[in-house]
Amino acid sequence: MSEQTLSNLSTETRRFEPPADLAAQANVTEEAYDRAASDSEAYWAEAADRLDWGQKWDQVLDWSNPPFAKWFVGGTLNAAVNCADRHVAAGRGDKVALHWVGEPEGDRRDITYAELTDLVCQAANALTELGVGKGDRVAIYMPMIPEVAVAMLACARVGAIHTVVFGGFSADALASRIVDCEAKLVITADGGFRRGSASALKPAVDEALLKSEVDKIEKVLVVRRTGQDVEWQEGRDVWWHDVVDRQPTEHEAEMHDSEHPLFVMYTSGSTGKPKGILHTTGGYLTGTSFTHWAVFDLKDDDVYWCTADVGWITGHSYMVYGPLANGTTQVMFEGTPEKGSWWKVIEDYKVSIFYTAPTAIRTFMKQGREIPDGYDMSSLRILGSVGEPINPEAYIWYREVIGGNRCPVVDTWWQTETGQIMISPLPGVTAGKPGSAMRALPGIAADVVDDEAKPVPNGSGGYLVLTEPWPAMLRTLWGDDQRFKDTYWSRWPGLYFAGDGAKKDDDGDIWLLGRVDDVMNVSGHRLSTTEIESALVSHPKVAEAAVVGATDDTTGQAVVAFVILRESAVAEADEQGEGSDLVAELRAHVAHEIGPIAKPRSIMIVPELPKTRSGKIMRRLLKDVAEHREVGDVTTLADSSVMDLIKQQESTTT
Ligand code: 6R9
Repeated sequence: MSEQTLSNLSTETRRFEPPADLAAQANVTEEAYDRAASDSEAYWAEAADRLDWGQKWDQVLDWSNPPFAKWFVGGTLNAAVNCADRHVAAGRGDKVALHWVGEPEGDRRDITYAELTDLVCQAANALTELGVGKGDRVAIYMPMIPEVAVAMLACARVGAIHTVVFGGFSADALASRIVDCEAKLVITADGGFRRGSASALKPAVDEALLKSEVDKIEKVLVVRRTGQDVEWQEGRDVWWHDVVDRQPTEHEAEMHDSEHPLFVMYTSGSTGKPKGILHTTGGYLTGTSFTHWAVFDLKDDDVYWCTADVGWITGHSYMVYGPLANGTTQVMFEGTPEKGSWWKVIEDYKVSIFYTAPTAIRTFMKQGREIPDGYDMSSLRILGSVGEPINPEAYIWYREVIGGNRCPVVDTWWQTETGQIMISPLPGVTAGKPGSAMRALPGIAADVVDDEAKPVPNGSGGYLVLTEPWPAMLRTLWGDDQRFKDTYWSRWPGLYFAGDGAKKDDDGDIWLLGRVDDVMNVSGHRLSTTEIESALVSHPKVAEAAVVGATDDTTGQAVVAFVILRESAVAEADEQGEGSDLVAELRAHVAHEIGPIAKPRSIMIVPELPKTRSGKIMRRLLKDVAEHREVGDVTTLADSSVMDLIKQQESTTT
């Protein structure tokens, strides 16, 4: 990274000490770092002891055949029993597991741990009746309704391997995942609610199953959610309420091997077909439940809310498996957030731990603080962030406006592949720095290295690597051990390369700089997209920014920025009919914040940015616009019409 780039983030000097009362009762304290460093296997064994095991393990970690790890070797457990039955057995059956908030106003449902256990047992019995058994694959394509968690846990209970495909993905995406993992059953719904209206899901399943290569599916299990008409294929399609509701609520759960596959989650690679990330049972459940307890300082009376969709790894680790294994009461939200609707949920359910993504925070910043200011959010005590680097300005806004300056913000770095949070502040320990994920959690070994795999000194940037195995690590890519080795372990032998750029500040704390493929090279200077975006967002008129490097004859690459204005600034610009002045002002602002080298060649003011369902900006599409190319594949966008808006804008301004 260029010195110029690094010095910009290093000028961030704000620090937020943990609140004293929180620190005094924190689940994890400073001593954990040393203890874990001196014997990480003992540390993780203690974390695994928080779960219920059938048979205890003989060996914590088998790393004799890297990069193929085995955790808690010889142990047996059942993930569903850990997430449901055991809380009932401990006398907590009446505790609410899910406060489900459906999209149509007033459509709400509370499900206790006792009810959840019954539902999972019924669904497990139904799977058996449908011929699904241990090791079979089940594709789940559902909206955010309680049945999606029930379906996942029912699979885990019988030892079937689920692959959840985001409900907004196309029939093609669904088909390719079904084919890759050779699923036997699809669990879906007639439809779900999105932005106030019923949107169909079942037709996409029907379309996917028409493809000739999709030949292993025997049954389609359909939840009636919206009541809309659906095509029905007799013999193949069965209603959830016909098959599941009549099942007994007793189900004897088998204890599965610790390394028994739990699920496959597909994630896009930079090239080629999606990668099927394989997670297994014992290590994954240990890693997710322990970090959920540690990073959010979870207490028994907390009400937790993670806004992620279940079709994303965050929904798996921090909505289903981690929180439920911990017996947490949580909110599950079906809808798309309207102005204020999230804050109302926090007020209504007295949410105390809130976990969301920077992209959402910036959207709310754009709407102005008057909206959240209208709600009582004094129940909140901890705020989390995940998915991309959080700009210092967004962090400060989140802390102040949502957290009332009281709540620590935990910026959690991790990946589909890591399964669990890896780098994050601990709310009772860490003096947080806005924009930094700080340091690796106790028991986790991360470093920032240079091209030769040498750790960089403090104050320098490089590549983020993980240097020791961890419990929830991916075990392989489904059916492709070679691609697993090539993708993550081949750059530097023995090191897991995460694909992210990062820097260590003068204290050795870690700042994520975005994917390395998001690093630009402008006239020989390495510039990070994240830092220029942060600089733009620190301008009072800017709500959100995305930056890409476009090929440039003179400079190699040039910085091209796409900017969404705050609502107040949009009104002002409309009144004054100005646009170009503002662009000049923003370019000057970046030059001032980072240096003239980072000044965008062009800035486009746009109404929306293209984002995936998990909130990541698809810079590849913006790059197509910046380089005047045909825009590539938009099928994984949350809203594919966004690119049309941007292209229209482009043709009127150039
Ligand atoms: C959990 C999740 C993983 C990639 C990762 C990185 C980015 C996630 C971040 C972050 C900076 C954070 N990322 N959390 N970057 N700070 N706190 O998002 O998984 O969808 O697999 O994405 O997301 O680039 O490599 P996944």
